[in-house]
Order: sequence, then structure tokens, then C-alpha cells
Amino acid sequence: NGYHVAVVGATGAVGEQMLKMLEERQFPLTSLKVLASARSAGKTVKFKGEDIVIEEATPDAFEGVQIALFSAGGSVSKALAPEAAKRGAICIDNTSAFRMDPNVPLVVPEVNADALKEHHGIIANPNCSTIQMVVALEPLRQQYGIERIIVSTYQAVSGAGAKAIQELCNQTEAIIRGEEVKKEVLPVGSLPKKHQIAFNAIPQIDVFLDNGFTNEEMKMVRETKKIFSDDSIAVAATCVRIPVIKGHSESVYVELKNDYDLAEVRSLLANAPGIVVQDNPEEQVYPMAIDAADKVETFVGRLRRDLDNPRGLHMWIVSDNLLKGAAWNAVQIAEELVKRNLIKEQ
Ligand code: A2P
Ligand code: 11C
Repeated sequence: NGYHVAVVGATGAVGEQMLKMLEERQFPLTSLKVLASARSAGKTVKFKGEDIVIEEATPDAFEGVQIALFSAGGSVSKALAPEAAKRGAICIDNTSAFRMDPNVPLVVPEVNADALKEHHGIIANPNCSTIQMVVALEPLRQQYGIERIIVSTYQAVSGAGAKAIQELCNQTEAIIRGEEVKKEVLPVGSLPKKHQIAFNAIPQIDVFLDNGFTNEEMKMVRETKKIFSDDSIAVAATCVRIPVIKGHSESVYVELKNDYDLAEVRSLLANAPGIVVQDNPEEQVYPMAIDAADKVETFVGRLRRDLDNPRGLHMWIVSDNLLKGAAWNAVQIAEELVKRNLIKEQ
């Protein structure tokens, strides 16, 4: 008793992890299609030890598909998710193409799984930096309410795709060998000007908007309000790329609506789904990207009260951007759809 599933962008940094998650979670599959661009058609990817032939992602490729996981960029989702939905598939889209569409639920299962009921064939997976933040803040929002959030991120290069991972590795090797450093991908593939990421920190992820914030920063603002269904929460973000391969780290300052007790905050977080508290500064225990890599949980630590505002709380939040930030959240949504009986029979 399984489902017909397709993964679009199966050769990419996130697509590869989607296949890994489907395999690890033993998602009930009747068939699996792996789709990518025409460049990859005919090549193979491994799934459960077997070679599966990649097909070109075209509208007809979705015939008979019940669940389609998309991570091949916004323009591919815009063109093909409506085609897949038209053919009866539920699309779980990891790109930003449909996130702010009022007809599209934007879902983090630990926070707003109920929004899945409202879907019309497309469900959006939020941005990686938003997902781990709302997972960690949800227990506090439930208990105390949230007034404002100020976040600074330290984001891994894998967020910018497989080419950016390669760029970090190539630049690092070149510098150590004293060779010329090539800059081809970061900070933004589509812009002409590039910066070195190896041994650097770049305060730009995605393009700048007229208000002085980047698109990545504004995604954190808009998506947080939509997932929490609360436009009154004030959010401001500064997003920075650092030379780490996997795992986004975030310094989050949150002002709560009501008084809080720090011990209670710790226990609320420790008992919440998807969260692991790592907070023992005396023993130098706190979340780090290197430990969060390849794990599905969101790690929280450095919990401390603000020095001036007694309702202010500082926290450090780390998660694997390719897993909870993308592939795991998408597969978790698929599992939730199964649990809620929301998938159409073919
Ligand atoms: P391909 O390898 O065939 O180019 P990443 O985010 O790591 O850069 O990966 C992007 C993913 O999106 C890859 O799997 C890539 O496939 C896929 N992709 C890019 N363009 C298209 C397209 N026009 N149609 C389908 N898949 C695409
Ligand atoms: C990054 N957060 O780390 C971005 C990648 O809207 O899904 C994901 C962009 C998105 O570069």
C-alpha cells in the first residue's frame, strides 16, 4: 500500500537529500520517478541500492503521480507544479515560487500542520532559515506570545546549491596551495559581481530589495508571519553566508508578550517536537553546525535573558538546512498528508 511519488531536481543538493529521506523513513512507495533537466535525462541516481534512471521533467512526466516533491528552482516549480497538480498530484514545493500565495499553505508540521487541509494541489515548504527559527519559537509563542524577533543568520553554502559547495571547496584548496581563487557562484549566481566565500563572511544572501533588506531577509519576515498566522509579530533579519557546508546557525533575540521563567523555557523547548536543547555553557555545550549536519532535529542553546528587557530572550538555533530546512520538512509534510488521508487515490 504505497504511493506514486516523483522527485523533481533529484540531482541537486536538496533533491539528493529528498531521496535519502524517502529511503530512511521507508516512505510507502508504489513507484518513484526521479526528474531533472534534459541534461541529466538517461543518467542514474541510487535509491535503496538500485540505479534509477533520471527522466526529463515535463508536464506529461507527472501522469499517474500522487505526490511530487519539487526542488529544481522557482522557475521550474512555476512552470511544472500547476501541470502536476492538474494531473492529480499534490506538489510539495521547496522553492519560493508559491509561498506567499494565499491559496497555498506554507507548512512546518510542528507549527501549522492543520493548514494542510486548505491545500489546492500545491503546498509550500518554507525557506530553510525560516523553518528552524519557527520550530524553536513555536513553544514560546504558545506559552507567552511573541512581540518581536530580531535574527542574524550564519548560513551554510549548501543553501545556494551543489555548485556553491564545490566553490567553497575549490577556493579553500586553491588558497592553501597558493593558487588563484576563482569566484563564480556566490553571493548570487544570477548577479555579475562575485565574492570569495572561503575564509570570509558575506552579508548578502539573494538580491537586495528597495528597503535595504535582501530577499532572503524578507523571506524570513514574510514567511514567519504567514506560518504563525500573525502579521502583528515584528520581524527583522540580517542574513550572512559563512564558509560552512551544511547547517545554518542563527542568533535570535525574541521579545515575549508575557513574563517568562528561564527554567520553564528550557523545559518547554526540551519537550517540544523536533527540538533538542543543547545548553550547558559551563561544559561548552551548545549547538554547532558540525554536530547538526545530517540530523533532522533543530538544536537550541545559549538561552539567556536580555540584560535590559526582562521579556527579552536570546537563543542560538542550528539545524541542517538541507534536511529540516528542506528535504526532511518536505517528506514530513508528505507523511502528514498520508496520516491525514489527504492523498487522492489514482
Ligand atoms: P540538473 O542536474 O539536470 O541540472 P542545485 O539546487 O543543487 O543547484 O540543483 C538544482 C536541481 O534542479 C538539479 O537537480 C537540476 O537538474 C534541477 N534543474 C535545473 N533546471 C531544471 C529544469 N529546467 N528542469 C528540471 N530540473 C531542473
Ligand atoms: C540559502 N535559504 O541558504 C537559501 C536557500 O527560498 O528556498 C533557499 C532559498 C529558498 O541560500
